[in-house]
Amino acid sequence: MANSVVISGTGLWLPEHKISNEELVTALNAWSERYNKEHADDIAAGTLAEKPFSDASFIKKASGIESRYTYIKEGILDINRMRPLIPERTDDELSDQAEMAVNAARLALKDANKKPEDIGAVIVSCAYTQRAYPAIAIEVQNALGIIGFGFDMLVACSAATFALHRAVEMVKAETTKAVLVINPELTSPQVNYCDRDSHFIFGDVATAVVIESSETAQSDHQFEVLSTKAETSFSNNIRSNFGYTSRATDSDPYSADKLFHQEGRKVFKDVCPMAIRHLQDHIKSTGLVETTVTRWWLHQANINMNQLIVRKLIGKEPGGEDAPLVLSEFANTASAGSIIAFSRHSQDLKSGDYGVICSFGAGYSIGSLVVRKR
Ligand code: CO8
Repeated sequence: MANSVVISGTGLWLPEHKISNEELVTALNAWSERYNKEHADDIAAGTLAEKPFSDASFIKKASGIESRYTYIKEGILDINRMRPLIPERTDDELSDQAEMAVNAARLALKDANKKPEDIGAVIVSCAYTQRAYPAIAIEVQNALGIIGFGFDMLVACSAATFALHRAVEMVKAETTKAVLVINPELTSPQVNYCDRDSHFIFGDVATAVVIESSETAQSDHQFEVLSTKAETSFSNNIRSNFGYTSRATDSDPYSADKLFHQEGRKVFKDVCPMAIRHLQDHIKSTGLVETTVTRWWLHQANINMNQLIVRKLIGKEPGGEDAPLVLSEFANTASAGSIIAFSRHSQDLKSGDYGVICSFGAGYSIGSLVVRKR
């Protein structure tokens, strides 16, 4: 068994396009106004609900989100379309999600001071994959020239932490020497840009992490993974019914229930206490106490959720030093959020400092890793 397993590098790839809250709100409000005019009689008769208007200041206050990156901007703000316009690629071209993944993976390999031949396995783990097979991970493995194996995993917002758990176990068991865990979060095709409750929530990004034995690690910044913990508890409060059976159920594959939808307030109320208890239990199991943790790299869904969770854990109002936030720039990037926070805000930690990476979201699912800077 390998002695200790480390995170030896991370990669963060940003799409070139950005959309502000104001741009999204302008598009949704123009779309709603037209809808309400076109359906004025039904709305007046009470047979159809009026479409409500969105508000950029509500979005910032309720969530902490100010902008988001999108893989393709074209189409999203067009009130005749309200979804991205992504040109279809042929089977011979690298798929969109594999391209995002390869971009992040190259950055992580560089950061870890590794070459593709040093890696034995690729896990692509995210909220959606753009097809069922061949696995995106195998396409990425091929594009990078990695010899070994790859597979895809879906665990919504906990996809990154759950995949890191698998990678740590694989390296510990010496199933493989080093693992690339990649999170190409191409969320925009699943966002309902006509729904004021959720049109602002998500952004696109790709992150990647190299996991390997401490014996082979050569990078400047290494974090030993001391412990991992995962839990799930079924809830319908965050759901997408998109799936391959739509063809057989004769349902509309693009209806609102096939896109991301949630009961945001219920999620907030359920997930905060779950995450606090999960983290308290995890910290306790390692023999540490919460106040010895220098940094909390939490899932990035909502500023108020993160502040509530960390305040309960450390017993004081958290600052950016305690729990960095990347929401205002990135919005919610599904599983990539805690990895973006880690990638951007971990290099200043000193040898021996403790940190926690934690995700929480649909499922419900919660995943955490307790790490120590080497
Ligand atoms: N503009 C103006 N008003 C609005 C808007 C808007 N854009 N949106 C909602 N409102 C209204 C509501 O309709 C409501 O009006 P009323 O009181 O008349 O009913 C009022 O504002 C207050 O609404 P809420 O109570 O819902 O407001 P909150 O303060 O709770 O904020 C949030 C809403 C921001 C959604 C918040 O509840 C939240 O962030 N909750 C946590 C959700 C969360 O963490 N979800 C995790 C989802 S991510 C995940 O699991 C991964 C899924 C896979 C990725 C999917 C990719 C597409």
